[in-house]
Amino acid sequence: MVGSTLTKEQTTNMKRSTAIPADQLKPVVAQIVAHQKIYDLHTHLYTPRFGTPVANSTGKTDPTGLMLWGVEELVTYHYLVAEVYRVVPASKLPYEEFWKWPKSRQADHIWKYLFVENTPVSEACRGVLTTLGKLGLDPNEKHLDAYRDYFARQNPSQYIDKVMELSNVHTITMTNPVFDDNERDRWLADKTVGSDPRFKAVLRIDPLLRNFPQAAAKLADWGYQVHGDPSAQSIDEVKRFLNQWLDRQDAIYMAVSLPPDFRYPANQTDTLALAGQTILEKAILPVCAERKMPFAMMIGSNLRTQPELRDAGDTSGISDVASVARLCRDFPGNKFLVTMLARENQHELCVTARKFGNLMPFGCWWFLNNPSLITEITQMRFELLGTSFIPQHSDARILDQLVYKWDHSRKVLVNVLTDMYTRIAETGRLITREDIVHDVEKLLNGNFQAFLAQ
Ligand code: HDL
Ligand code: ZN
Repeated sequence: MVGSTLTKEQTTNMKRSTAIPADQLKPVVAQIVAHQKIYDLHTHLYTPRFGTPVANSTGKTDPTGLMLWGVEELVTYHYLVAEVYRVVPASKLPYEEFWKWPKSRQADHIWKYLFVENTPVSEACRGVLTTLGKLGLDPNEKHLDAYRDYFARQNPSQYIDKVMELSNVHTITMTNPVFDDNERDRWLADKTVGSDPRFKAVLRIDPLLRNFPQAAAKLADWGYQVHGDPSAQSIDEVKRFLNQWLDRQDAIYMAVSLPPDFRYPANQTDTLALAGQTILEKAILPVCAERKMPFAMMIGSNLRTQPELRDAGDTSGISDVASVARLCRDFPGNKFLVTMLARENQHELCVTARKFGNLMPFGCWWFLNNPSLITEITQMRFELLGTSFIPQHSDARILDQLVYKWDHSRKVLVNVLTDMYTRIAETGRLITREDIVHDVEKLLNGNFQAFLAQ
């Protein structure tokens, strides 16, 4: 320590005095992890300005509002729709009938079959119970009516404060899919729609890379001189479109979800993939590089494998990590936030991140967001990357989910961190409270902020 008046021995003794004995590590780690405020870098949550369809104390609801919260949204989360169809199959309840029901009847159906008539052991079920309990409600109710009144009495904006306090999240990062008309129209109608200091915006551009001709037709409708083939003029117009929306949203990064068969470079016989590659190379990455803005690639989602389940119908597939490596190598001026959906891709992604400082692995995404897999992936990341990664994001779609997604993830992180520190202490290296505070701040807040600023 520069200018220290302590001798080396005194410094060592001081560290020794604040060192934590191995058998006392877990409570100290737990307290520090609980206390650390989190920057949640990927959610599908919205500010109240985007409207809410949920009955609340203000009396103002918007049937197409995007801010989802409360027990009926919690219980009809698409993960639970998929799970209830394993209990009451489509042969008994045709999908189209279920989708015609009002949200309240869908919620009652799910509560009955997943929470009352069967033990709610899945992670998505247990999450609802955790949230209800931490809100001070009894998770043992046989009917949802007992909860409905509580939520109807909430003021949406004040409820956001309550949920952020319970989950100890300081910033919620949205997902703002500009090709979704409901979302886009709201930004065009009110340029301050995203201006809530608790939230950050992210420009989500999936159609640009998944189906450029389809995206180009929309861009042309919106007045951009973009044609189905990514010509030089089209590229310039796509860049103009991206810059306009990044400015409008004051977005902190750009994001895409890609299928498992995403390849870079693209398969030369696949015209759709080649168009996507051109847009990626000539529009998206240059715009991000100019802004020193990360590009988030969420790779491995097969959309609508079971279309009858709608949002609940997507599945996971093994993707190509070598394509990520080539992008990091070929675009050293870009920063890549990457999460992959297949468990099988996690080790190779860690190995690749050891080679590229512009690659930041993040989160245990979607079907990986379960304690057994979060444990495996997080331990693997510590062993290969030290503390230079972002262990988790919530991916919350319903505001209240922040409470359970972070409670459950914190518990896993405490166990993995404690195990890691214990193994380090066994070498004789002292672990101090300062070490743990430093590491946890990086993992839950600082690494993301530093990557944004890098
Ligand atoms: O594409 C994504 O951002 C995914 O997170 C999807 O929204 C997915 O449906 C989801 O909610 N996963 O948790
Ligand atoms: Zn998501």
